[in-house]
Amino acid sequence: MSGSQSTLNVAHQALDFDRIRADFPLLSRSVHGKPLIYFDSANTSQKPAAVIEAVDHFYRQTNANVARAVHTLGDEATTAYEASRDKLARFINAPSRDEVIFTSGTTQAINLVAYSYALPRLNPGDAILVTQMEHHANIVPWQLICERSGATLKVAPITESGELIVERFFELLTPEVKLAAVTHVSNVLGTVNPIAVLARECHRRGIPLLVDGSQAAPHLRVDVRALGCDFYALTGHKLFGPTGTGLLWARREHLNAMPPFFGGGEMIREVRFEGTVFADPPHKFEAGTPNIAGFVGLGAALDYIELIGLDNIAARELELRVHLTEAMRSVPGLRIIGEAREKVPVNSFLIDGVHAHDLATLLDHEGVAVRSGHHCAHPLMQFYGVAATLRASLAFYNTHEEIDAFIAAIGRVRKLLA
Ligand code: 7TS
Repeated sequence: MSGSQSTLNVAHQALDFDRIRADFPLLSRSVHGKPLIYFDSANTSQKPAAVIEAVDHFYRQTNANVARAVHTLGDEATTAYEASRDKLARFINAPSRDEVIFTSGTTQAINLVAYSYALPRLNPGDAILVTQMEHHANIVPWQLICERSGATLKVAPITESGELIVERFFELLTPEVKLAAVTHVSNVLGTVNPIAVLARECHRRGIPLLVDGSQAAPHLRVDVRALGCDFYALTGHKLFGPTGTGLLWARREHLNAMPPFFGGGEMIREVRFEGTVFADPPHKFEAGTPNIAGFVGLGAALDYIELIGLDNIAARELELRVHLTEAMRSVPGLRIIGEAREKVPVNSFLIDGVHAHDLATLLDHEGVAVRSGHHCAHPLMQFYGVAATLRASLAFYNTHEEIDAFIAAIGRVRKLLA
């Protein structure tokens, strides 16, 4: 199905998710002779034809470097690339497009804040506050700068059901805390954290809040103004866009106060051997040739999401989540890990007596793609006392039939492992 046809599908059939699914070419392939059931969207999402075609079109028709050449291709490439910045700014309701820094993903965005914002402000005895449910990308960069500065990491606890204990988080916001870094949505538990509430309390104490939005952006309306945070990081490849794309949004006053992290072309106003004058944000933080085609593709992904409508996506995913959770509860010996009240369709689980990797391998032979492992969240695994979980993570393009087929496949492979 072509991009233009898929656009029409969505516009005329706002809630026909079978037709929307057909916009994702990969979802019609088979694996080991079985129809693919892709339940690993939290790892990376599949891409609609509109995104694939935007990247293809860029390389066939427009390819040139950005912000350098005056020729037509250079101008067109720059316009297409910068249009994606406008779309991303709108997508997260940023006060200004100049506060949107393009990065290779969440990992790079968080590292940028760690080295450019936090490290110069940290002294021995200071602390950074994270939570028990963070992805390694929101732990390790802070550990690295703690080692350099003599600061320490503090960890806000969670409940057994996988919810942040908000009062404990508040209690841990002591004067030595110089930054709090919290995931918006847990990649293992699916828990949605109450970011606006946390941000209010952080600000009352003058502590900036960074939010890891990797797993939120594909499911929730992200409004950085309403959230009231200071930094928001997200990844494009989980948001139906190409790999190697992402953003850091930060309040302008922070960006103005942050030194560049990478130096090179594109990020300067004037270079002399005696010293360099840097460009203004966002370019100050974007040294070198970026993933131009990737960001053009991400812009197409945002157009596509807008066409379906975030509210329609949320309603669809709620239905799928309720169905999946109820179906999983009906499986004897299946333990769901993460039963927060506010969730997205990301369900971790274990089955009594069965190793997660064995089950995932056998499920793959049934055409079912689920992730097994620690999900880059070792401390969370330690909290639950497990080495690994299985994780079924859904997107709006999944179907009720796939959920039923997944549960049936679990029943079949379990017999093989018994
Ligand atoms: N933060 C969270 C909450 C994530 O889920 C991930 C990736 C990242 C940060 C890192 O994103 P990147 O694009 O910079 O790599 N999470 C996962 C996952 O859950 N399964 O595979 C990757």
